[in-house]
Amino acid sequence: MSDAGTESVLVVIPTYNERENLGSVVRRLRAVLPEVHILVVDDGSPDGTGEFADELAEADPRVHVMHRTAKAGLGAAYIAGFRWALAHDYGAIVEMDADGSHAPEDLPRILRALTGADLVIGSRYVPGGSVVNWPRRRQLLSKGGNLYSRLALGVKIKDITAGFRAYRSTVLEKLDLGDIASHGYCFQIDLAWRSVLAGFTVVEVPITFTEREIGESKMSGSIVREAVLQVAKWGIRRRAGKLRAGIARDKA
Ligand SMILES: Nc1nc2c(ncn2[C@@H]2O[C@H](COP(=O)(O)OP(=O)(O)O)[C@@H](O)[C@H]2O)c(=O)[nH]1
Ligand SMILES: [Mg+2]
Repeated sequence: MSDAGTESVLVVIPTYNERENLGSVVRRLRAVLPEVHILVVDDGSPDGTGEFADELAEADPRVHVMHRTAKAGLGAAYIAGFRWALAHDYGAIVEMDADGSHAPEDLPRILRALTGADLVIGSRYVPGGSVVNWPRRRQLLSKGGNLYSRLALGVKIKDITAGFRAYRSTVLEKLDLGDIASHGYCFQIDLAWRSVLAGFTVVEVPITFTEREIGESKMSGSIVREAVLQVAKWGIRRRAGKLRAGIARDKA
């Protein structure tokens, strides 16, 4: 995003039953970054989030809506949003939740950091970052998931599961989006890991994550299971690759 202004930024917001939250997030985004474009990716929410997003789009030409037919997971919603972003030539693509957990007021700082990086992660676990109002169980899950991922993948990223991030479009152009099969929240680990492997610069900037006040989390046991299994698979693959390289070196 070195030469692009904020008019070239697309904020992708996946939604499932966020009718009560979406308006406030879009309003707050507009107040801090009047020029950014917003793409709401709704999975046919039964609570009418999609229709509400259409009303927002009618009132604001910089708001766009993608309607998908069924709830297919966060990963699939983001991939669809990313493809749309690349087809429309945005310079930077942002991931942000609809439930108010990610403060739009933190986004200008994240975008500024993108001038010196390829991927900027809004991080709860670097100095200055924090989590507000999460039950202990959720905190443990998040911290444990991060520790597990760091150990399995050998990456230094402190908050690899975080969902408030900005990518230069060049990163998403280079990664093979068609190859990404992560459905749930391990999608976040998957993309950060692929970015590191591809040699992109990843930086973390501190954010305050505040648990939603309205509506329900879509986190589930199957989402956690998918993440545990996928990260184990990537970790084993990484170690097998190192072993093979070592054997080849010894033979040479
Ligand atoms: N389109 C779409 N959005 C989803 C899906 N699952 C979660 N989301 C959205 O992803 C964001 C984060 O979800 P949330 O349930 O708050 O996760 P948590 O913060 O980890 O508890 C919210 O904006 C959700 O509406 C899904 O299957 N499809
Ligand atoms: Mg949430």
